[in-house]
Amino acid sequence: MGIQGSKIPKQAQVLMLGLDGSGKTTLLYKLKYNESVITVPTVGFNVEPLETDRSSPGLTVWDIGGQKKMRPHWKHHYTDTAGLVFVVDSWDQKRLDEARKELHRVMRYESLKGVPVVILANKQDLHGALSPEALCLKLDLRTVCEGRAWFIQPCSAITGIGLEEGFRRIAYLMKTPLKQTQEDIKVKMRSKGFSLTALKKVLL
Ligand SMILES: Nc1nc2c(ncn2[C@@H]2O[C@H](COP(=O)(O)OP(=O)(O)O)[C@@H](O)[C@H]2O)c(=O)[nH]1
Ligand SMILES: [Mg+2]
Repeated sequence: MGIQGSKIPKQAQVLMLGLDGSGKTTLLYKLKYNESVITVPTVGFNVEPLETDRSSPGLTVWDIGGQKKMRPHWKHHYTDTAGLVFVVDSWDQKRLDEARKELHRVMRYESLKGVPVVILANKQDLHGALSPEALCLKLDLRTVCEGRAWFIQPCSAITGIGLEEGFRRIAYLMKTPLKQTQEDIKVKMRSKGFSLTALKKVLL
Protein backbone atom coordinates (compact mmCIF):
# COMPACT_ATOMS: atom_id res chain seq x y z
CA MET A 1 0.00 0.00 0.00
CA GLY A 2 1.07 3.56 -0.55
CA ILE A 3 1.63 5.86 2.37
CA GLN A 4 -0.83 8.67 2.42
CA GLY A 5 -2.09 11.28 4.86
CA SER A 6 -0.67 11.04 8.36
CA LYS A 7 1.08 7.68 8.09
CA ILE A 8 4.33 9.06 6.75
CA PRO A 9 7.45 7.42 8.12
CA LYS A 10 10.59 9.58 8.34
CA GLN A 11 12.25 7.66 5.54
CA ALA A 12 10.12 6.29 2.70
CA GLN A 13 11.22 3.70 0.19
CA VAL A 14 11.06 4.65 -3.45
CA LEU A 15 11.71 1.94 -5.99
CA MET A 16 13.25 3.01 -9.27
CA LEU A 17 12.62 0.58 -12.10
CA GLY A 18 12.90 0.63 -15.87
CA LEU A 19 14.64 -1.23 -18.65
CA ASP A 20 18.42 -1.56 -18.61
CA GLY A 21 19.98 1.46 -20.28
CA SER A 22 17.05 3.81 -19.52
CA GLY A 23 19.36 5.93 -17.32
CA LYS A 24 18.44 5.00 -13.72
CA THR A 25 21.96 4.86 -12.30
CA THR A 26 23.12 7.96 -14.19
CA LEU A 27 20.20 10.01 -12.95
CA LEU A 28 20.52 8.82 -9.37
CA TYR A 29 24.14 9.98 -9.17
CA LYS A 30 23.49 13.18 -11.09
CA LEU A 31 20.77 14.01 -8.61
CA LYS A 32 22.71 12.99 -5.55
CA TYR A 33 26.19 14.35 -6.33
CA ASN A 34 25.57 16.46 -9.44
CA GLU A 35 28.15 14.27 -11.10
CA SER A 36 28.09 12.51 -14.41
CA VAL A 37 29.29 9.00 -13.80
CA ILE A 38 30.34 6.31 -16.22
CA THR A 39 27.94 3.49 -15.48
CA VAL A 40 28.17 -0.23 -15.98
CA PRO A 41 24.99 -2.34 -16.16
CA THR A 42 23.72 -2.56 -12.58
CA VAL A 43 23.93 -6.06 -11.16
CA GLY A 44 21.92 -6.05 -7.94
CA PHE A 45 21.08 -2.53 -6.85
CA ASN A 46 22.29 0.90 -5.73
CA VAL A 47 20.64 2.55 -2.73
CA GLU A 48 20.84 6.25 -1.93
CA PRO A 49 19.06 8.46 0.61
CA LEU A 50 17.62 11.65 -0.91
CA GLU A 51 16.10 14.72 0.69
CA THR A 52 13.33 16.50 -1.20
CA ASP A 53 11.88 19.24 1.02
CA ARG A 54 11.38 19.70 4.74
CA SER A 55 7.69 18.81 4.75
CA SER A 56 8.24 15.45 3.02
CA PRO A 57 9.82 12.30 4.35
CA GLY A 58 13.36 11.56 3.23
CA LEU A 59 13.43 9.10 0.38
CA THR A 60 15.50 5.97 0.19
CA VAL A 61 15.86 5.38 -3.51
CA TRP A 62 16.52 1.85 -4.71
CA ASP A 63 17.93 1.63 -8.23
CA ILE A 64 17.40 -1.97 -9.25
CA GLY A 65 19.21 -3.59 -12.18
CA GLY A 66 16.94 -3.61 -15.24
CA GLN A 67 18.45 -6.34 -17.41
CA LYS A 68 16.08 -9.12 -18.38
CA LYS A 69 17.66 -11.62 -16.01
CA MET A 70 17.30 -9.14 -13.11
CA ARG A 71 13.63 -8.34 -13.63
CA PRO A 72 12.22 -11.42 -11.83
CA HIS A 73 13.96 -10.02 -8.68
CA TRP A 74 12.11 -6.68 -8.81
CA LYS A 75 9.15 -8.17 -6.98
CA HIS A 76 11.17 -8.85 -3.81
CA HIS A 77 11.33 -5.08 -3.27
CA TYR A 78 7.63 -4.34 -3.72
CA THR A 79 6.31 -4.91 -0.19
CA ASP A 80 7.85 -1.85 1.48
CA THR A 81 7.58 0.41 -1.54
CA ALA A 82 5.80 3.71 -0.90
CA GLY A 83 6.43 5.21 -4.31
CA LEU A 84 7.53 4.00 -7.72
CA VAL A 85 9.69 5.82 -10.25
CA PHE A 86 9.69 4.17 -13.65
CA VAL A 87 12.39 5.42 -16.00
CA VAL A 88 11.91 5.34 -19.76
CA ASP A 89 14.43 6.08 -22.51
CA SER A 90 12.32 8.57 -24.51
CA TRP A 91 14.67 8.37 -27.47
CA ASP A 92 14.85 4.59 -28.00
CA GLN A 93 11.55 3.94 -29.73
CA LYS A 94 12.60 0.36 -30.59
CA ARG A 95 12.37 -0.59 -26.91
CA LEU A 96 9.22 1.31 -26.02
CA ASP A 97 7.01 -1.69 -26.42
CA GLU A 98 9.25 -3.69 -24.07
CA ALA A 99 9.14 -0.78 -21.58
CA ARG A 100 5.34 -0.65 -21.81
CA LYS A 101 5.04 -4.39 -21.15
CA GLU A 102 7.37 -4.23 -18.13
CA LEU A 103 5.53 -1.23 -16.69
CA HIS A 104 2.16 -2.92 -17.12
CA ARG A 105 3.50 -6.12 -15.56
CA VAL A 106 4.83 -4.27 -12.51
CA MET A 107 1.58 -2.38 -12.02
CA ARG A 108 -0.40 -5.60 -11.85
CA TYR A 109 1.33 -6.67 -8.62
CA GLU A 110 -1.09 -6.68 -5.70
CA SER A 111 1.53 -5.29 -3.29
CA LEU A 112 1.95 -2.21 -5.49
CA LYS A 113 -1.77 -1.52 -5.71
CA GLY A 114 -2.49 2.18 -5.15
CA VAL A 115 1.22 3.07 -4.88
CA PRO A 116 1.86 6.41 -6.62
CA VAL A 117 4.07 6.39 -9.68
CA VAL A 118 6.16 8.97 -11.51
CA ILE A 119 7.26 8.09 -15.01
CA LEU A 120 10.54 9.77 -15.83
CA ALA A 121 10.68 10.46 -19.57
CA ASN A 122 14.48 10.47 -19.62
CA LYS A 123 17.02 11.45 -22.32
CA GLN A 124 15.07 14.53 -23.37
CA ASP A 125 18.43 16.10 -24.35
CA LEU A 126 18.61 13.77 -27.37
CA HIS A 127 17.26 14.96 -30.68
CA GLY A 128 14.17 12.93 -31.56
CA ALA A 129 13.22 12.07 -27.98
CA LEU A 130 9.48 11.54 -27.63
CA SER A 131 7.51 14.14 -25.70
CA PRO A 132 5.78 13.18 -22.44
CA GLU A 133 2.42 13.49 -24.21
CA ALA A 134 3.48 11.01 -26.93
CA LEU A 135 4.89 8.63 -24.31
CA CYS A 136 1.71 8.87 -22.33
CA LEU A 137 -0.15 7.41 -25.32
CA LYS A 138 2.51 4.86 -26.32
CA LEU A 139 2.83 3.50 -22.79
CA ASP A 140 -0.93 3.60 -22.33
CA LEU A 141 -0.46 5.40 -19.03
CA ARG A 142 -4.06 6.40 -18.42
CA THR A 143 -5.15 2.77 -18.43
CA VAL A 144 -2.27 1.30 -16.50
CA CYS A 145 -2.21 4.04 -13.84
CA GLU A 146 -5.93 3.96 -13.19
CA GLY A 147 -6.72 4.16 -9.48
CA ARG A 148 -3.40 5.60 -8.40
CA ALA A 149 -1.76 9.02 -8.37
CA TRP A 150 0.66 9.40 -11.27
CA PHE A 151 2.64 11.92 -13.22
CA ILE A 152 4.95 11.91 -16.24
CA GLN A 153 8.04 14.10 -15.87
CA PRO A 154 10.38 14.89 -18.78
CA CYS A 155 14.05 14.87 -17.72
CA SER A 156 17.65 14.36 -18.69
CA ALA A 157 20.17 12.58 -16.50
CA ILE A 158 22.93 14.30 -18.47
CA THR A 159 21.83 17.92 -18.05
CA GLY A 160 19.98 17.25 -14.80
CA ILE A 161 16.82 18.98 -16.04
CA GLY A 162 13.61 17.64 -14.51
CA LEU A 163 15.26 15.26 -12.02
CA GLU A 164 14.56 17.21 -8.84
CA GLU A 165 11.04 17.93 -10.03
CA GLY A 166 10.44 14.21 -10.60
CA PHE A 167 11.52 13.21 -7.11
CA ARG A 168 9.72 16.14 -5.49
CA ARG A 169 6.65 15.00 -7.37
CA ILE A 170 6.84 11.43 -6.08
CA ALA A 171 7.30 12.75 -2.51
CA TYR A 172 4.24 14.96 -2.98
CA LEU A 173 2.12 12.15 -4.43
CA MET A 174 3.11 9.86 -1.56
CA LYS A 175 1.95 12.24 1.13
CA THR A 176 -1.18 13.58 -0.56
CA PRO A 177 -4.51 11.77 -0.84
CA LEU A 178 -5.35 10.84 -4.45
CA LYS A 179 -8.37 13.15 -4.70
CA GLN A 180 -6.33 16.14 -3.61
CA THR A 181 -3.62 15.43 -6.20
CA GLN A 182 -6.26 15.55 -8.93
CA GLU A 183 -7.68 18.83 -7.62
CA ASP A 184 -4.17 20.33 -7.56
CA ILE A 185 -3.55 19.26 -11.16
CA LYS A 186 -6.88 20.78 -12.24
CA VAL A 187 -6.05 24.12 -10.64
CA LYS A 188 -2.55 24.10 -12.14
CA MET A 189 -3.75 23.23 -15.63
CA ARG A 190 -6.59 25.73 -15.57
CA SER A 191 -4.13 28.43 -14.58
CA LYS A 192 -2.15 27.50 -17.69
CA GLY A 193 -5.25 27.88 -19.86
CA PHE A 194 -6.09 24.19 -20.43
CA SER A 195 -9.72 23.53 -21.36
CA LEU A 196 -12.04 21.21 -19.46
CA THR A 197 -11.88 18.70 -22.32
CA ALA A 198 -8.10 18.61 -22.10
CA LEU A 199 -8.34 18.16 -18.34
CA LYS A 200 -10.68 15.21 -18.72
CA LYS A 201 -8.16 13.56 -21.03
CA VAL A 202 -5.33 13.62 -18.51
CA LEU A 203 -7.22 12.98 -15.29
CA LEU A 204 -8.26 9.50 -14.19
N1 LIG B 1 21.96 11.46 -23.76
C1 LIG B 1 21.61 10.89 -22.61
N2 LIG B 1 22.19 9.73 -22.23
C2 LIG B 1 21.82 9.19 -21.04
C3 LIG B 1 20.85 9.81 -20.21
N3 LIG B 1 20.69 9.03 -19.10
C4 LIG B 1 21.52 8.00 -19.25
N4 LIG B 1 22.22 8.09 -20.40
C5 LIG B 1 23.20 7.11 -20.94
O1 LIG B 1 22.52 5.87 -21.11
C6 LIG B 1 23.38 4.78 -20.79
C7 LIG B 1 22.75 3.87 -19.75
O2 LIG B 1 22.63 4.57 -18.52
P1 LIG B 1 22.52 3.84 -17.11
O3 LIG B 1 22.40 4.89 -16.06
O4 LIG B 1 23.63 2.84 -16.93
O5 LIG B 1 21.15 3.06 -17.29
P2 LIG B 1 20.45 2.01 -16.28
O6 LIG B 1 20.76 0.66 -16.84
O7 LIG B 1 18.99 2.32 -16.35
O8 LIG B 1 21.03 2.22 -14.92
C8 LIG B 1 24.71 5.41 -20.34
O9 LIG B 1 25.57 5.41 -21.45
C9 LIG B 1 24.32 6.84 -19.95
O10 LIG B 1 25.36 7.75 -20.10
C10 LIG B 1 20.24 11.05 -20.66
O11 LIG B 1 19.39 11.66 -20.02
N5 LIG B 1 20.67 11.52 -21.87
MG1 LIG C 1 22.00 0.84 -13.68
